[in-house]
Amino acid sequence: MLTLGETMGLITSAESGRLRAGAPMRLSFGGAESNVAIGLARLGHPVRWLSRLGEDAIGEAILAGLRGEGVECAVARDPRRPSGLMLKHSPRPGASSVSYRRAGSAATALGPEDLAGATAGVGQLHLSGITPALSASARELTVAAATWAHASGVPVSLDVNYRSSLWTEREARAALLPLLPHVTVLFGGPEELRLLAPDGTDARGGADARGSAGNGAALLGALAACGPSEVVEKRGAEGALARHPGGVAARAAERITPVDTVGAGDAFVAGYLSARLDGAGPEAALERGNACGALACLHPGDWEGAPGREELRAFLGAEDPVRR
Ligand code: KDG
Repeated sequence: MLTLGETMGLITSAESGRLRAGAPMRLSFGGAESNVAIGLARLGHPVRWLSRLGEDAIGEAILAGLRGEGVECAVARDPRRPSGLMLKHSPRPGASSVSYRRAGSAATALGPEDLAGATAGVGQLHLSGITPALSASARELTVAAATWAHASGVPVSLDVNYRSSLWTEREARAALLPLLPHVTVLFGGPEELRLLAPDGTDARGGADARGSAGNGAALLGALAACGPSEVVEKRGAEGALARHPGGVAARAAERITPVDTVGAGDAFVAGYLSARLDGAGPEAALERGNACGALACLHPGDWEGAPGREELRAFLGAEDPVRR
């Protein structure tokens, strides 16, 4: 599996309320695609992450962290541009606010030339809609990667991951629609999938992950007609829905009390793709995706709660969770 995109240092305030000088902070890192990479690596899948980082201490920490998780890193270091940063704090208990310091970061210089050398032995490609929002050259890289994969018979997954702080819905739609013919599995939340609805689709209704798919299924069908053979709607605490060539599968979410939901969608994607890589069908992939998403919510941080195989088995009740 190859994935590519920006990963940033993540500074999280340990206190809730207004940020204050002297507040204790925790340093980690996060990025939608590297979160997926860690999720897959923890489940035992070989995964390579392509990116650019600054030649700075944050870049060093990101590389060491990802390598420590078993992710192969194809990364160019840029002495002139910094690694991106995110700041997460909790303005009030139970709420999180994330702000970016990523304009002009090393990853904004990603370009199609970075693909050469990173594709050897790759059997699947995972993209997110964040990378083409970073810069014109990063958009070219996304297109080049999707085109290369399609031409090479390599399946492509794309998570819409719309970020309103990076571009408008109209810009996102214009950039992402042309990718769909190259995409095998499309992931998105209900709003994100509606953003890509082909003109004339009745995309107003929501789908019910408990079974009655309603207009949601019509939207997934319309998107499938644009290229992806699977369209997966991530509905957070309401579960997930997959439109696949055999029909529509739905699965309710696992019941948990979340600590931090950021990164849960990436963990879901890792779980879903992992099951499909193992040869499981969409129903089992939804189950694994939901479980990985739920477990990711039990820890603060983007990826720290992503499970390994044993934790996953225990969570899904395949074995007695009590060891004596
Ligand atoms: O999905 C979690 C991501 O939002 C986070 O890691 C940061 O990749 C990120 C982004 O660009 O928002």
